[in-house]
Amino acid sequence: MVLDERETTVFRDWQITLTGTLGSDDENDGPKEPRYEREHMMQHHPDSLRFAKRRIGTVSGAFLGAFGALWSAGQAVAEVAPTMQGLEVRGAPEPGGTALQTPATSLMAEVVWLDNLLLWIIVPISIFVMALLAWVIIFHNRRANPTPSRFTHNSRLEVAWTVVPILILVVIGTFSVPALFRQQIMPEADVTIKVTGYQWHWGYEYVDHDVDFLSFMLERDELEAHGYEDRHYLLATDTAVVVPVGRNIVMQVTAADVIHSWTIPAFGVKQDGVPGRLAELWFNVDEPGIYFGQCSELCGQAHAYMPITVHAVSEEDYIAWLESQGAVNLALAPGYDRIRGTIELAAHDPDAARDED
Ligand SMILES: [Cu+2]
Repeated sequence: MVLDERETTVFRDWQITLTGTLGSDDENDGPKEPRYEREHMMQHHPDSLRFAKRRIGTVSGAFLGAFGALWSAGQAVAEVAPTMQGLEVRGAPEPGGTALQTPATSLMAEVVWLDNLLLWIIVPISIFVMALLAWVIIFHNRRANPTPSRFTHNSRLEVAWTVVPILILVVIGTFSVPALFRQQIMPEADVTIKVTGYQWHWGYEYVDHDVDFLSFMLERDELEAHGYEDRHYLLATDTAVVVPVGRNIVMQVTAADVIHSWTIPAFGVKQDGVPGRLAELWFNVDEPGIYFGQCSELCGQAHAYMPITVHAVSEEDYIAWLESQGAVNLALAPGYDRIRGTIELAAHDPDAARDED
């Protein structure tokens, strides 16, 4: 049986009411979201009943199960997002991987370079300290050295072990402080996106274009319909942040309930979203692709289930996507003049245009 959209909505409302009632009566029904949370989710996203749906599984009774199955059947088959066409997954953790993800921005390339620099500094220091320890253990134990010397000061040694670490820190700072400034000083934005962390999903707002949407993690059985693979479970979301490559994206990060943290490891960005405050981060993606991240601030029960998906696409695809989202002020999109301007000019009579001037 396939429910039409209206019936589905009615059914969903009924289901939520029922789940809410059962949830509040049964103290043993596991941890619960605060009431406002459930209401908030209901208002903002019809699909946000995922959590309610999960809860249904914990309520015994074939009756509810059967209705749950019906509800799933009523859901429209998810469409693979058009921005995914031909996109490769470039930013994702690898099984057994230990290194940082391949950089997708100049910021991350710098982070990886710094990481390698620190490795070259820290390995000799560790070897030196281990060697000192071994020397003390072998040559200065009670048996090898029964009558130890009694001196307590050595000015030259003390100056050396103060100055050398300072020099090491200065060398590190010479490279790390400018890198930090490059991350923290916002460039002129080509695209501005406001992201809000909620318990437990993300909300995005393309501030110039009046486009906003929520982003929820895909369940295992929903991945394929959205064009993802099983290994993208806990990473892929139903909607994705779409950005043009080669452009400065400034993200304004905030949160609505508790502190969350927005990150894409391959971009080298991570920023806490704090309720009542607006922080910023920026990135400029080198290559088209799909990049994943996960909320990085412990934010409650479903902290591990609010991942982040970014689709980095060409300017053409970005504008087409904006259009598909009903964006206003399309002309503010980067590359609009180049891409759409030529089309309009081509349709224009060039002589007429000259006469107007
Ligand atoms: Cu979070």
